[in-house]
Amino acid sequence: VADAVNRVAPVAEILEPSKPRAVSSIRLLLIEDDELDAAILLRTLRKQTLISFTVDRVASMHEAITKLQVNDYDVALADINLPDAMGADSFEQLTAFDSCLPIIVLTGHEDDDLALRAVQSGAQDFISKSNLSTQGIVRTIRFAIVRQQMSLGYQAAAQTDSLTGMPNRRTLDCEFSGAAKVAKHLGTPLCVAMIDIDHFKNVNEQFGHCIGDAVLCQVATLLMRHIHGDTWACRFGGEEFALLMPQYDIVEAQNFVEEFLNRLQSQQIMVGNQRLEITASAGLSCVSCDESRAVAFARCSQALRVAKSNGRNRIEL
Ligand code: GH3
Ligand code: MG
Ligand code: MG
Ligand code: MG
Ligand code: MG
Repeated sequence: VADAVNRVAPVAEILEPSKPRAVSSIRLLLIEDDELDAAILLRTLRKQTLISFTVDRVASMHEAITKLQVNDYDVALADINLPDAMGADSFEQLTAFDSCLPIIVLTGHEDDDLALRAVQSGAQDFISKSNLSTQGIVRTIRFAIVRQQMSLGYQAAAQTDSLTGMPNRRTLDCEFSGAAKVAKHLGTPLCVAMIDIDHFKNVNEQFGHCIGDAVLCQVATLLMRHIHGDTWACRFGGEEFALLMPQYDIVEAQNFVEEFLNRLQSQQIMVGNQRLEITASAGLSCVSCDESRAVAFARCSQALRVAKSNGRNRIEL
């Protein structure tokens, strides 16, 4: 039935998620300050013929970050004690720089507690340097890469609305903090908006939930195409969307949302050969950098209620 509605590419397709790389050759960053430990590890890797490794070795966290800025790696092996990063700090600095890179911690002796803390902070596994085996090290590296890909997939799924492919409400807190920083940097208040589809219940009642879902996807796609630069949007829930616009002052933000409402209204949404006119209402508010997300959206909701009672298909402050 959903095919009856004009198909606009779902957001998930627009975002084009990257495909996992086939693991037949591995680019590895070895972060190890001890010459002998590094030599033993490299020799162990050379002894196997299953997978070809391209290894860059560095001796400090500073050099590691420099390498990561210019090269792509499939995995990093990081010594837990470096001249400029000790213990948990060594992998936390790496994950902060590149949250997608699988990290395996190298420990001088078996230390399950340390390994557990590393994994809790985002490391994929650990290798005890006192207990190296050729098969073991290759297996650990391959498994770490695959687990990282899976875990990134779960993370993305947890942050995505399954119907529309947009970011979901779970991501709003983090994005709000980021947007508040951008606004503070620009010296402007942070403009936020709540957009709610008008009389959406009627669409469901008249055409069924399935068409309702397809209409929601179309609105979401239009919204994702409308946003750019520092503007960000998510599905807040039901037929409501939240918008963050840190780079705009209140007049620009109002124009930006109004443009979207106009676009939505003029969009052809067909059910069979019947054209549906879908409109939405919006509430806009501006918050200073020390005000919370809750305050921002409470004001938006209030403005949205005014937009609804003033006739819908409009924005209110
Ligand atoms: P208003 O203009 O005042 O916002 O009217 P409305 O009908 O849009 O608002 P109301 O809150 O009464 O109804 C929202 C409707 O949205 C009811 C609910 O079934 C529908 N809805 C929420 N989430 C979904 C969804 O994921 N799919 C579909 N098809 N409908 C949904
Ligand atoms: Mg060391
Ligand atoms: Mg609503
Ligand atoms: Mg509504
Ligand atoms: Mg309009």
